[in-house]
Amino acid sequence: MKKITTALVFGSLLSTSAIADKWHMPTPYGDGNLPTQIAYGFAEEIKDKTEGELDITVHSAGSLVKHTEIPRAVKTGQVQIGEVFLGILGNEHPVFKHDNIPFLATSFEDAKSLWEAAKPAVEKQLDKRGMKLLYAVAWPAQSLYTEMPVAQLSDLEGSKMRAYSPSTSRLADLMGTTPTTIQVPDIPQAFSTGIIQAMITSPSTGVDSQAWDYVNYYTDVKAWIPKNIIVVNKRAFRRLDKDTQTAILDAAKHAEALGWEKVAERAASDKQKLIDNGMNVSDPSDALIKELQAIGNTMVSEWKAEDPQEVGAILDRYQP
Ligand code: PCA
Repeated sequence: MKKITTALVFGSLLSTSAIADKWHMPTPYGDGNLPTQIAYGFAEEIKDKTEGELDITVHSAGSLVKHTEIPRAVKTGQVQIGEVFLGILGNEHPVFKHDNIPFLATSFEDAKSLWEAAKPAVEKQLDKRGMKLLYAVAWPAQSLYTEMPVAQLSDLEGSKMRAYSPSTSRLADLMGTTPTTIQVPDIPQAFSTGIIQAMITSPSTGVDSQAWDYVNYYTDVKAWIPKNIIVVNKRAFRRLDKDTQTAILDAAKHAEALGWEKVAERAASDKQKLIDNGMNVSDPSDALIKELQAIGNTMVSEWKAEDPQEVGAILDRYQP
């Protein structure tokens, strides 16, 4: 009798643990960033809705998997789900490059339209790589941080500029600077040791890495609005029951809506923090904007030439 009870208890424990799933979600950026905060909310909503049957642990700031390794980790099923800066996939397929093209979309409204135009192609390419797109979170517009004031591109001549994607490497080239790939955690040291003298990123990443400690000038060129995407391994998703899948898709919808709702506010408050911490914040000169726009046009042409059909379709669908 005793034996049977033990077997029953053990059996039921086993079946409970077989139902509850524990997933790991690596993300690239730290807890102060909007996308990471949204990731925590996304995981919590899923845990609530599934009554704990799917419990996703968010591992922020590259603590579980390094940023550059996250796409492969999700693709191979090493982790079930993860967050990636879309631009770093630029070398995988040109459709991912829609995210880092200067002056293609500079308002949140246009960035949203561009995303709608690019999404089907992005989903198709992710699907081919064993991944399903869940949601995206936009960053504030990307602006220029420098040690010196920049009124025109020649002021940057000879400097080394941070790149965070294939497109931003190309941009640095076209700006007459030398691109150097650097991840967010290494930004302060890269400036203080003279590895770079300039970068283009959001006010949020400027605040996150305390840009005022090593650069004085922020020129608000607002050149593009990139995004992070959250992707799930297709097999891991398929293995879940319908209700759990629905809980994930609903939470993803809420997360994406919340991102678009919060990002404008975050852009303004983070820019204010740059000012409060003593940075010299200014609008770009007309000359600088003209030069950068010309580079943007070059980059659109180059991008289109990489895959006239797929990229052309995105550009046709995009109506700013
Ligand atoms: N911050 C991230 C990506 C875009 C942004 O605003 C970075 O600088 O790497």
